[in-house]
Amino acid sequence: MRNYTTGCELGDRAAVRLSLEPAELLPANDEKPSPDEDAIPAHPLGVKPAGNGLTASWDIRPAMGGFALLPDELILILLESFDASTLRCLGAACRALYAFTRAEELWKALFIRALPSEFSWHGDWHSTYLNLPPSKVASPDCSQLFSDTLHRPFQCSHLPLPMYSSIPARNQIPRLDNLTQAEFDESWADRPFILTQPVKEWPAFKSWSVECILDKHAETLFRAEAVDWPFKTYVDYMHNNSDESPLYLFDKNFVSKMGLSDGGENKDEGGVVFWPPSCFGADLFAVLGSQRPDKEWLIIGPARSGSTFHKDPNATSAWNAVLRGSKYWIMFPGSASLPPPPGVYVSADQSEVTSPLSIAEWLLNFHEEARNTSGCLEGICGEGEVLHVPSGWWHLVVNLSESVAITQNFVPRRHLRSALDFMKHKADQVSGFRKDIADPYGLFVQRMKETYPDMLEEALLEIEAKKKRKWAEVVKSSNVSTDGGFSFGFGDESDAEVP
Ligand SMILES: O=C(O)CCC(=O)C(=O)O
Ligand SMILES: [Fe+2]
Repeated sequence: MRNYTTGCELGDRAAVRLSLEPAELLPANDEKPSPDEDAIPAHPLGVKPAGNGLTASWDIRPAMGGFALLPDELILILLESFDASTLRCLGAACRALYAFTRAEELWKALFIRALPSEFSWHGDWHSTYLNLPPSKVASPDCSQLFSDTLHRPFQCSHLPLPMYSSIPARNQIPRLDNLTQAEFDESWADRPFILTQPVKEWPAFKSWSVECILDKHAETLFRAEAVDWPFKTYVDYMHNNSDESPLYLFDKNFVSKMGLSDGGENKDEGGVVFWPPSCFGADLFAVLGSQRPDKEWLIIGPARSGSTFHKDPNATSAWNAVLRGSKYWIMFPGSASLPPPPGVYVSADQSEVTSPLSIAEWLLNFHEEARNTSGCLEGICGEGEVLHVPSGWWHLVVNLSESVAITQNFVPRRHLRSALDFMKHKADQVSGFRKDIADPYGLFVQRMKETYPDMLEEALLEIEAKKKRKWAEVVKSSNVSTDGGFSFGFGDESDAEVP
């Protein structure tokens, strides 16, 4: 194995600087780095993409000593194991190491590990973790450091989004002014669509700007991925960050936190500020009452925040209503006989979905190919509009501007079979139920039997019939497969999902 030297073995000069010069006291670089290209502003420290190094007359990388021999990704992996003071000492050794130790993902991880309860957001994770005002943060000239690993997150955080808005006609998600429940049941339960009218009567649509929520709920804690922050802190963050994948406020307890009435499907109840569009009909998970799985989320985020490719939990369908801003959606049917979307990988049992890329990187690397892949649908859901996600469909969502949205997951009559099939055959992937509910499938069947016995019987018969059809097909087409064994899988409703 190759014997790499580490930061502790840097040369004398570096050692002297380690003891004398904390990173934040390095002289600021007065000369602003010149922009690499028109579309993307220069990296704050001037770091350039690796290709620029090919023609550069000098390079500050060798000053990193043994570190200079390592691939950039590996340097960052090593740095992940250091605490804040080690990172600061190391960063004082030379400008190149300083640039590496400033990688935002390192400081975000440190912050999330420490989870301070009192802090002010200073515009980035490094300054926030160290509680440094901008004037105290060094910005040495690193314009002779050439690294895709350091430059790429910055480039992704400035990705221009408008290009994704020009959607080819063949891919357009249908836009409907209105839809009856009969039409939904008959023709639309399996198809994405955008309803252009339904939420304009909601009190929430009328008043839920970020500012109005801030007026009433500045101190209310909302969940944003791994953190619970007062809304005012999240808004500070949302208005001033350069994250490649901005933290996304995604809170399933917003109804109680905001003191709203949960009117279920009864919009006439006092204090109800939103309700499901009527075309979707009854949500069959409602038979579970307080034992139902998580149902609804408040979603708030800046431009470029969003959701990477996933299917919704428990083979549910969903509606997603935009109250402020707009969202770009790209969707694919999720049948087990079709491959996942380009750039997305699923484990053999489909329980794990990996998209090893941020949304911005996926857009840069795979969007073109995805757009030309059969089954691809795209749409922009604007203010006051609602998008329907059918059970089992893959979707990636990116906010084109700061947005506020509400989403609910539900089981429509037409997908009762999908939900039952999933809960029975993918029991280990069922999610969102309280931990004390040992058998969600059994409970759902029992409650359906009490409330909608005919519907349940019909769905169970269909599942049986489908199983028999599949079995007959398998026996017919691959009595003996090429590797001498059988492969058998249930069909399109029991695919993987991510909550
Ligand atoms: O608004 C979004 O980011 C999409 C949310 C979503 O897909 C979900 O809640 O499952
Ligand atoms: Fe989703």
